[in-house]
Amino acid sequence: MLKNKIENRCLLRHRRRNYINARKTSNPNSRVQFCYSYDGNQCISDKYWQVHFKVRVFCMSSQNSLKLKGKTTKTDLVSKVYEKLQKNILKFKQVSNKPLTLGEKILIGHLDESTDFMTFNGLTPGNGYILLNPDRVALQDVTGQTTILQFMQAGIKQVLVPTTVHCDHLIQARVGSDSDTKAAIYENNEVYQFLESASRKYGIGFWKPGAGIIHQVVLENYAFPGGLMIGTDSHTPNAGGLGMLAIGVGGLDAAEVMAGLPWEVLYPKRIGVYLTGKLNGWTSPKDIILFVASKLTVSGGTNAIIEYFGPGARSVSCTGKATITNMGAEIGATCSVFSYDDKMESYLISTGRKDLADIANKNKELLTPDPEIEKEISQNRDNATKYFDQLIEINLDELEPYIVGPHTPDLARPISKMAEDIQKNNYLDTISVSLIGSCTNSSYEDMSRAADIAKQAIEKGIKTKTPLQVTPGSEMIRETIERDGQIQLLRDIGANVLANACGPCIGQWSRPEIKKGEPNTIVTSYNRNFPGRNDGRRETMNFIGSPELVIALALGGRLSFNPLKDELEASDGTKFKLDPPKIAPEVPKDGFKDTVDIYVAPATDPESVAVVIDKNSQRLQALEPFLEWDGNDFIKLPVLTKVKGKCTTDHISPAGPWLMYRGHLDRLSDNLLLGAVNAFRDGEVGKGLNLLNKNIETFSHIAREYRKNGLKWIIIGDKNYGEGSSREHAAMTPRYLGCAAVIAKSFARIHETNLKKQGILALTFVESSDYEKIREDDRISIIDLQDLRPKGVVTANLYHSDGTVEQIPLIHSYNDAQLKWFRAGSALNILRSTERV
Ligand code: MIC
Ligand code: SF4
Repeated sequence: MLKNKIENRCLLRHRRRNYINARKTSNPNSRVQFCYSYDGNQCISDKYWQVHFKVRVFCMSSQNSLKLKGKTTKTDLVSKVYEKLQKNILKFKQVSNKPLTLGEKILIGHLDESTDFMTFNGLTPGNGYILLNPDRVALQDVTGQTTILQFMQAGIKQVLVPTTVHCDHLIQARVGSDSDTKAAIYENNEVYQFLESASRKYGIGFWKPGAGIIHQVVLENYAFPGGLMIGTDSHTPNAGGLGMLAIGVGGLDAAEVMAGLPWEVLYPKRIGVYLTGKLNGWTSPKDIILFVASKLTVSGGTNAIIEYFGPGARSVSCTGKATITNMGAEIGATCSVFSYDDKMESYLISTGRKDLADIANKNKELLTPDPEIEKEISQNRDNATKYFDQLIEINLDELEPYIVGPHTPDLARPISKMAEDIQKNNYLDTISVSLIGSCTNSSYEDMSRAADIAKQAIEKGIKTKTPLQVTPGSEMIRETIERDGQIQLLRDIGANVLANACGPCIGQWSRPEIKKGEPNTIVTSYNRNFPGRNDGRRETMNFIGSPELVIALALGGRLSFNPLKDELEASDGTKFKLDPPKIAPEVPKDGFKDTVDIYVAPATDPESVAVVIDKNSQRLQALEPFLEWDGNDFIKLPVLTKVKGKCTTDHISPAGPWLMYRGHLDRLSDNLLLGAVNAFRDGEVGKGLNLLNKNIETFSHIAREYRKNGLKWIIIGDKNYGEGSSREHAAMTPRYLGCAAVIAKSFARIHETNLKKQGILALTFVESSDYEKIREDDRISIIDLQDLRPKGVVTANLYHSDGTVEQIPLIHSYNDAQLKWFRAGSALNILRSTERV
């Protein structure tokens, strides 16, 4: 009875709204209508409005209670996790009684039941794989499309591990929050419909466009201390700020876990970061991770868990910790984590999860490292070698604010050295746009500190000298800072508020004012700054710093502006120096605003939900299985390209406008290696020599030609090939176009796994210098593939066009199970053929 009443009211309300919208608008682009129903079923007004106004309707249910199925992690799930942690740790301590770090505890607590603890204890980090049972899976809207398409092939009715989808990457920043979100809903209607219907059918929680960026929404609702989560996005480790081991993976890894399989990972190394002192003045959590990035570089964290501890760690807010763990992705870390403490407790409470704080408080010894570790290291740093492969120590009392960039997040210097660096390297000093927010830095504390700088500017009657864009990380944050005034202060100095989405962080940024090829400097509080990343233009140089520093730079208008010593001019002509931002509240004193209409729960009658993919769709394409390996060696294959220098997944499969095609493998494949620098052609980008017709063409074009002619081909990579994101598309597109193997000096972790999963042979030079031996018109044979064994060496013969032949040794990191993926053509082919009861 009550339900009916609510539904009637809802439908009437929305009918009225639709009516008003439909009458008001004449612009065809804004003729999209939003049609909501409480139960998530096709709303009757959907049909009504299509018939009467010929408008396109995006139908989503409007649900707003925190008690909705899947809108938060349930207490009993967390209790069960703690029981298993306790049990496994006790069991492990019978095998080895050494003190355990937090990372070890969480890993041990999530080992698959097939694990033999003796064997596990014998593993050396970086050597050997472990099987884990994650507690949650998080998907975003672009990687999530393929993940769900792959999951659908497993033939399972509902996900077996709690999973959510977050619509954040597809919203393009053009004008501002409201209109950009509406435009995205219109333009991506088909994809959102697919994700929403599949979510409702398979038991996945669906967060609508505008709800926020995956990592922020996860932190606010799902992350919990001691948990293990995987997510199809490399910044999933953000949840480490709330004491979770949260790890970025490719979509197929996620699909397998959703289908109930354990998740496999290389047993990680341990890097400890021992923090003493306390952040002060202009220095913020961002500077901790920028400093660590400068020490470890973009590959220094590869296959490692970075564990932050020490008195300084306990002084950093929960969201500040999340900024730090988020950017562990920038140094290639498997994940980063902080121990449970008071800061996490207060964040849990203020985000409506007191029940979780209560059980975490009762289980503190499971959620913190054994106390001997910190004690011994605090007495003598040499003791760290007993527990960590590497130790970094930072005294927060002395840490300076940092700026990193351009083009790589590990090119760091303290703000005091920036001006000098600009001169030395001829960087453009004038800032074209300043941007704050993103999944990395849009917490209540961040926005409050940024607003404090804005307030000082307002008091002196000045505004920013550059345009200022603000991307709140979630609707909850946006509504809260709207209520508490931080957004208004930022608007008052000239800020424009963008949608709660990735936007300019991932190339979803329309900048018609910048001419093609025009070099320009931007400053952001984001996490990545690879060439072409923010606006698709390689000439844009992105320098990254904390939000408060970015606001100061926006007021100064120059990259060389150092707010710690330089002065600004007030509106009355007097000079003044900005004060460091005040210590800001970590959580709002009146609590966060509860949000409505941003979440759709799984359907109560999943059988009735149809997941439709239009055969002629330009956005979605059902996946065809890749062919299994034919058992033959790879004989005399051409080299598509030898990549020079940095080759991130943004170089292999760029985002920006291409994000549209993430669900359509064929169309997406046209972006293959568009950003890759060709070592054979004096640094030419995205193009190479077609050996068949001797023309210089785009890599995707050449690859398609080779495929048409029945030729497989090879990519040669440099160091840390595939660093950056988790997008498995960077492995799927080459595989789709006929890539047989990638041979690199070294690989980034997620990308190497993605290559293996998609059936591409991932091989590493034994001698890095052999990279030099490969020539543009070589043909390469990779032989004795029938003998592929774990830890084996593989031989490649290089047939040069002058008739000479060279032989080089290659190695790989496949284990037995992974070799089966290669033989089957992909891991998905195995998942597909697995019999289920
Ligand atoms: C990124 O920050 O690079 C992304 C876009 O979020 C990617 C995921 C993707 O490519 O879809 C990531 O970090 O994994
Ligand atoms: Fe989105 Fe950028 Fe965060 Fe990736 S790093 S999830 S693109 S905001």
